[in-house]
Amino acid sequence: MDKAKKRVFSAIQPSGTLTIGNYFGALKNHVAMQEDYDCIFSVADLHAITVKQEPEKLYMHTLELYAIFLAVGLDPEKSIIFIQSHVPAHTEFTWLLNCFTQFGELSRMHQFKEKSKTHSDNINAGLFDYPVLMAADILLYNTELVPTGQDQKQHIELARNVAQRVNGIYGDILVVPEPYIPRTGAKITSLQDPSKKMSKSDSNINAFISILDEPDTIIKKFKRAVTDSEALVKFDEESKPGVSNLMNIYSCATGRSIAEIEKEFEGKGYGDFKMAVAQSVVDVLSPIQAEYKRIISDKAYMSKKFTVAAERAADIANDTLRRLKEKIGFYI
Ligand code: ATP
Ligand code: LTN
Repeated sequence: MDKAKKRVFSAIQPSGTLTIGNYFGALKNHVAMQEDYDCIFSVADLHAITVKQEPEKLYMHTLELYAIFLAVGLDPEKSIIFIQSHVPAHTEFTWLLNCFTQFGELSRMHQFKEKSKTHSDNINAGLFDYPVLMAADILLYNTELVPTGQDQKQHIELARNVAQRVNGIYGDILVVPEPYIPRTGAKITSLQDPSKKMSKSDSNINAFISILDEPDTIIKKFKRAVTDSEALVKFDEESKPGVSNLMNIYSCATGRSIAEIEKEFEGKGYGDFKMAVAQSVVDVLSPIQAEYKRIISDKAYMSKKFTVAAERAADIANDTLRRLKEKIGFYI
């Protein structure tokens, strides 16, 4: 690892098949960052069990997500790409950080409030503590930058506050991370309810495009996407949230600006527009899907990669863990 490069950490939960929201909002950006940063990426399986998971599905989604990481271009030779639960330091560090985190600040987390509504039958302690596990992920690796979508900003802010609090007590032992949120594509919304973010765990499968959806499915889902009755391709998130979201997706997929897109579809109806958006997404996903099929069929290869990666990750994590334990006064 190159010491001159800044350390980057990010993770994604294996809570379903990734969507184009995850791709445009997070993964695409992660891939680009590998050149200039010292990157660590993780499959956050410990986070995933804060909501109910069927064992077979969690197992499958974990492997699938690892394969997607590699298929989109995360490179195990350049970055450390590991599975969170393979490095026990994450749970141990979470406990330590819990004791420096206030009940009140966790109660204010938007994601906790939202998930308490959508999973009202299972508001478990892990769901409440989710941001502390995330802080542990970040702080264990002396992370300077955390690339995520807009929705994770509040959690990164919490990680910063906890790090500053620990440093205030014990001296500068934790690196205080910065959020890194891409300007375009930072928030892709649901195709069925543009007031919500597109989410891989949405119960309505028409609400999201999964990275592994077939072309026919992609076209069908875009045709059904909620728009408005104006028949005007114009960007206005307030009064035309559905159309603006489709424009955002098209912009992410083609690299065209919003102004160029408005011009391209001047005088055209939503039918043409939706087909163009669908085709642009099919074009982006086809090569990724081909690569995915190749990788997922070679489990031995993946296993070799994530085993080595977990060892490399554990070396860094255990060092941070030990330093904090020493400062706290544990007899080690
Ligand atoms: P879940 O539905 O299980 O809560 P999710 O689909 O919202 O999951 P996460 O695993 O929580 O996805 O997030 C992975 C990464 O993708 C994060 O960096 C997050 O900010 C980003 N991301 C998720 N959804 C979107 C979206 N709709 N638009 C942009 N970025 C997103
Ligand atoms: N909570 C994150 C996933 C995640 C994460 C992290 C992101 C877990 N640990 C550490 C950045 C850094 C989410 O995207 N929902």
